[in-house]
Amino acid sequence: MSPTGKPDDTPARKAFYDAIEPESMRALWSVMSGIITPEPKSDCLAFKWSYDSVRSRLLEAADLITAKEAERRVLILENPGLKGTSKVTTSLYAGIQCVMPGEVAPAHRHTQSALRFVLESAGGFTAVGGEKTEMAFGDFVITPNWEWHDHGNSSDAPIFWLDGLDIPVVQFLDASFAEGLGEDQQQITTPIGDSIARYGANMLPLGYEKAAPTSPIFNYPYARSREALEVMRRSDGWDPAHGLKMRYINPVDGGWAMPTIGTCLQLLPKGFDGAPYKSTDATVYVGVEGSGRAYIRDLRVDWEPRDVFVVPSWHELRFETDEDAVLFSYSDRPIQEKLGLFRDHRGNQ
Ligand code: 1HN
Repeated sequence: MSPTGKPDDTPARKAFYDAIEPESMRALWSVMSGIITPEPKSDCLAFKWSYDSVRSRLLEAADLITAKEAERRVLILENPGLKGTSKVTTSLYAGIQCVMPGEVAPAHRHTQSALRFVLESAGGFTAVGGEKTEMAFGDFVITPNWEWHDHGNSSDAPIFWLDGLDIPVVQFLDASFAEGLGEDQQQITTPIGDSIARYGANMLPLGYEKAAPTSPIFNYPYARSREALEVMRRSDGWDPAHGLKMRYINPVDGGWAMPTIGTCLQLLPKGFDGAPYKSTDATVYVGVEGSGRAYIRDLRVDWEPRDVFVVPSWHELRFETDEDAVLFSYSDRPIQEKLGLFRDHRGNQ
């Protein structure tokens, strides 16, 4: 901002600041350089959570509390730079949820929107707005805001998925509402697979009008998304920084699948030596297949399937791989784009 930076705190000025503080006033010039920074400054830190550690802590938690008593048996992935805030980045939340065989996570709804990215499931399911979907490894499942949702596990193995929510955004706006249904599971009124048949076959019902800001597709199955990347790898369209990176869309308008959270799946081929890239949307990544390295400013992250790592806003990021690798990621990019705030930059200047 000002080329001179913050004005000196002379004794007379300090006395003035102290005098106005009890009157709920603050001198802008004394704080301006801290709130209007020349580029993004964040307490959010680059960090990785190893799946094995989170998974074993969740199994410990399963001996302490049922999914029903907990309402949701989740370990929050709390950014070490944002302790006590339940945030993974300044604007988003991440957690890993576990449902044991036979358990249910009871029906409730809230104004926060959620995504699920399935990490392990032999027979997990979730129900949203009267429709049930099976959850399989790599599926991206949406819970739009204010829709009733409950989860269950009809297999004989624990199931795990990554939850991504816009909790800090809703908190910032003081717009949180939540309620329980009073029953474990909602009534199912729609056949399994209805939403993907209706909205996910490159067709829409004739006369369909957009009713909500969230995609009407409930589950984006991994098999389909992965196949798209596999077919595309034979042609061009490779990005020097991202490899092959596709965003999940709302088929109604081609926008992001969720209004507050942007989601992507990317393929990094064996031997990828990515170009440096930075953007204003702090991003949560989860390994899906293969392994690789992410260089995030000064931090080197070695990631494997199901590990979660976070890249803060405006931190230079570079990917390297020794084998084919797939990453799922999410960020607040849809919000920043709507507000004209999103910026990115390629190269290491
Ligand atoms: C929630 O409803 C779920 O439905 C998961 O699975 C995580 C974190 C905070 C608030 C609500 C779920 C949540 C959550």
